[in-house]
Amino acid sequence: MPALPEALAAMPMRLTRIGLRKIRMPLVRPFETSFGRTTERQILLVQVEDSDGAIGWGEVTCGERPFYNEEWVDAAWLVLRDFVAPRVLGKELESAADVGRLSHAIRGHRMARGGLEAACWELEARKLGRPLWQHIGGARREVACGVSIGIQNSVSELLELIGAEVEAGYQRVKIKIKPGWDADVVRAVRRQFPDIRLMADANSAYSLDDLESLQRLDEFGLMMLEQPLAHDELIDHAELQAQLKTPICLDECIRTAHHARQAIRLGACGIINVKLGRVGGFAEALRIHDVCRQAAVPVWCGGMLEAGIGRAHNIALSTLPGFVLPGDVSASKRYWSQDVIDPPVQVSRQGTIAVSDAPGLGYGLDEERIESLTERRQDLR
Ligand code: OSB
Ligand code: MG
Repeated sequence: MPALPEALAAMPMRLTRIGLRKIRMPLVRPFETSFGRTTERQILLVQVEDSDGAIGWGEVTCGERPFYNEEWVDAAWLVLRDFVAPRVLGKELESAADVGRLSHAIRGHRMARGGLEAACWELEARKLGRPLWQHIGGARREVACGVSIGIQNSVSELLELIGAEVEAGYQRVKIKIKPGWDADVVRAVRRQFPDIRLMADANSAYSLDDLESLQRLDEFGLMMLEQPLAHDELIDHAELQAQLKTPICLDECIRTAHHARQAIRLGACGIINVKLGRVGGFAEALRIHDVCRQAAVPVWCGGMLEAGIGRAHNIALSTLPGFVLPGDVSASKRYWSQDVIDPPVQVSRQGTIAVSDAPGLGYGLDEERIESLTERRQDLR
């Protein structure tokens, strides 16, 4: 595996315990994409402890079903228990950046591996007495926020939701699209909100046979069109990009820095959405960031309906210098009546989140709340 591009401060560690917990949290409103609707999240939290008694928390960002990618919560539990934990527990690690290497023989399952990897970065940051964002090389104290708005039952409901988010100060709006909920919907949004920064995410719902429907989106001045084509298809995206004015942003397709390099070389996208889980954790996210920065390809931080721990990790990631576009990093209250961190993630009237100077995550954990939501737990030693 290539070395990390930047020399980051390292703290050797030996993990003595990996704690898995599955919690359940109802969303304040259902979230619908081209691949399905979610009303309640199941979330796998990972707590790591090292031989000095230091603790770190991570969140596995997969869904409840294998429809966004191949992972889901119950499978992630088994992958961590049966394959990752035995390779990591008790091993002398030079740093958190070293953790991914130990589970590298496992194909895929990056969200499962990434949840543990992120927990180790948090542990390392805490041991160094530094905020996680600084520890990974972050360069800004404030991150720009956008919102992702799911498919609604009617255009009028969608317009009302967008109005509320614009009013709240969010810097850009992403709407989910699918065949039959696309150009006409975007036209209605543009009519009501001519000046907002607007984009659309198809979550792989189209193919090149839909070229004409996708070209109809070109007249609306979208910032980007996210992942229109298949989750694993770069060449068709390159062909589409050549026939589309709107920049394509890849999400599902980019799982490694190698994929980012290939996508850029092929001209398959102009922008990349980096999700911590999808790429297997901070080390790979940093590599993708560096590849894109070198190629002058803007990146932004995607979201997976995370609870507080995952949200805090996304905020840290968003402070890297190449994250120049507003991410899907938004306030806890958009998703949860009560988050598992305290305070919850809050967004200013300018649509920004101020990062904390506290060591590690930068947010306190509401352990009582986590306890009350836990439906399954296991400590691996
Ligand atoms: O494609 O970005 C996506 C949520 C679940 C699965 C995939 C995606 C999303 C989002 C939500 O768009 C972003 C968020 O967490 O706010
Ligand atoms: Mg997406």
